[in-house]
Amino acid sequence: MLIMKKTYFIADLHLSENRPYLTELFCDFMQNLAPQAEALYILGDLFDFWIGDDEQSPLIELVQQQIKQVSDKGIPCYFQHGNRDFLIGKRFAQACGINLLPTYQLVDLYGENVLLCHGDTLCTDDIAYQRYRKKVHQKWRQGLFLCLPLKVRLKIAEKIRAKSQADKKQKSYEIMDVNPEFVLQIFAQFGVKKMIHGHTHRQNIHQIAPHFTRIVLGDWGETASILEVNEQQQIRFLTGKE
Ligand code: LP5
Ligand code: MN
Repeated sequence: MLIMKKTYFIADLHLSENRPYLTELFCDFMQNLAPQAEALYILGDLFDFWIGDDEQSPLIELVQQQIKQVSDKGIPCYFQHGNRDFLIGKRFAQACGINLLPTYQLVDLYGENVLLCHGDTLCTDDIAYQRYRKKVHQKWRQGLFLCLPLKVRLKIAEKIRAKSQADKKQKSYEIMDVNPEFVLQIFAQFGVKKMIHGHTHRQNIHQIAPHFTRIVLGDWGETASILEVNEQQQIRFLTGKE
């Protein structure tokens, strides 16, 4: 039987102690599907939120160990920061053997250049979010934050999360989606015709006339949302329940 080479992409798992079934889905994926891949890309928001690599918990250890088992098999695992876990750093990466990627990453996917990103930077109409993002991505602010005791960091993260939840109720569906003109600008800037991102949780494959494709990963809930691309450029979404 011919075994097709394939690559998996996942994003927006939002793993946390509060939703243990998500961790189960993740472990299931890492043990059964991920080992069949040539490469694995995690496009951000693996965790519900991240306050520094020095935090330890059974959940964090389990996730590290699951990724390490796959990377130890020689399957390259890559991670792009999401808006919730942008503080994941070298220490976490080393513990699981993942390679940290920049905000925008070009990859050669079976002969085609594809742009990867989390997706939050494409939502340029969400001005309050972009203003907030700019601030929390400043290195000096992150440095100061990481010097604070874990308990204090947790309190700040809870405040931001509460404010974000409240603000989101006031924002329209369109504002929280990608800006189509900005997407076209990014296609042109990177000279690609295909991109893969998450963040909006609106799993879909958008054919943008005349030749552009924007693939959106879904978030994880009752099922997983896994994008499989094989060496023949065939694309499909898996739920992990196949
Ligand atoms: O993720 P999702 O879909 O719920 O919402 C996002 C945007 N919200 C966020 C916030 C994260 O969810 C919470 C991250 C916690 C990080 C902890 C580490 C903190 C480190 C600080 C380092 C310096 O990303 C949401 C978007 C939505 O996606 C759709 O795209 O709309 O954005 C917002 O809602 C942002 C608000 O509009 C503005 C938030 C201002 C926060 C001000 C904080 C005040 C309290 C400070 C206390 C000291
Ligand atoms: Mn996100």
